[in-house]
Amino acid sequence: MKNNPLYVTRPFCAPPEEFAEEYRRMSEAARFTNHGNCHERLERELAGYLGVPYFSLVNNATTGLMIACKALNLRGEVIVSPFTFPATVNALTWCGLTPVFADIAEKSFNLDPRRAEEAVTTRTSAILPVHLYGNVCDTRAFDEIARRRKLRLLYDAAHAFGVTRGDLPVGRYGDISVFSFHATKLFHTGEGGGLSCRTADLKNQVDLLRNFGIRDTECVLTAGINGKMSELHAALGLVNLRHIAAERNERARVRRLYEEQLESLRGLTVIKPPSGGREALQYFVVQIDAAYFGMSRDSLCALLETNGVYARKYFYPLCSEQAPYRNLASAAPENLSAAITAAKQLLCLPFYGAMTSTDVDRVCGIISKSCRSRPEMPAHA
Ligand code: T4K
Repeated sequence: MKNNPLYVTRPFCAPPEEFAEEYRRMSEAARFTNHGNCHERLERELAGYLGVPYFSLVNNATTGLMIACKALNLRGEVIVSPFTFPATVNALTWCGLTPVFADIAEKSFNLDPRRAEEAVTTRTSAILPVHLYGNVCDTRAFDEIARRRKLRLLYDAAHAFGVTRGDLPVGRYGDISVFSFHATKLFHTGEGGGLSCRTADLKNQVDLLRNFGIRDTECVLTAGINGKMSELHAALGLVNLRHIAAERNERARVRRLYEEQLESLRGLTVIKPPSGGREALQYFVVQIDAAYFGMSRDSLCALLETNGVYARKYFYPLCSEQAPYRNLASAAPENLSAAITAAKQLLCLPFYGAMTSTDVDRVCGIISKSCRSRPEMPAHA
């Protein structure tokens, strides 16, 4: 099976002729970047799909987070979850900000608002919660804290493309939300990202910052960066967006197949999105409790790998354990016990629309065989 590997994801691939048609138009216009036709169309279409009033494309979510920090004029300390991809925290550091880690909530794995508020000091300028695996944070609590403590609220929505809570799109929370359109995401442009902003002023600032801070050919208003999405990436996005409903349906099918086979295993919990709204369908995540399952998450991950199944430990180690951050006072393990446990137990299984039922059976077969407490066996046998 090593020669038939299953990776944690496989990007959606639209029919090549659809992309070729966009490329034909692009080459006729001889415009490959700097807000061309594909860029402008994709920006409009995504604002519509995501249900947000002010939306800007960027070349990836990491640059997007940095642009957001600058647009919000953040200073000093920003409170953040350690249980995230390094990009979230690195973006703060690149902007000269100090990340302050606060623990996550045990069930949602998202930043715990109570712990975030405990970390607020006179130097804090913002809170940066992550909608981890696309599961929406406790936005009501964060809104309330941000209003009361006069802080900015910047959401990392890298995993949350198209997610809604009830009818409310995830991009409408906070001051700015940053989405990733990396190839590993449900919707992708190869590399790419986007920012939804609460106000037109914020969007104007973001648009200025992503284009070097240039107002016109003779005037630079602010020290911006090159955060523009190219026409080639935007064209890929336009084509992929046409197929998003079909990809979502396929992922929902794969999720059901997994759930049918895994939900009865003792010591394994399928992490489900909160009910009521459109879910992310970005990752399929399980939590392994070694005492009941009979094997640790790490041993299971290694066993899967031996069989050509490349699950991923998103996100282990914690950002707070990585070299640039481990000496921060807020990185102390006693401050982050829920995050430490989660990082040891969670595993992202292969999950994408092109997975067949045979693929799912293969992954589940390995997991079921590893589980000491299969339903037909007595508990703790
Ligand atoms: N905030 C959060 C919470 C994030 O998770 C991320 C990124 C960001 C911010 C920053 O977003 P961007 O700046 O990237 O827009 C991947 C992605 O590169 C990264 O975007 C993503 N999160 C992270 C969770 O996953 P790696 O290092 O795990 O990627 P890699 O190359 O190991 O890919 C995973 C598997 O996917 C491979 O084993 C095979 C498959 N794959 C990957 C690519 C790129 C393909 O089949 N085709 C491909 O083209 O980080």
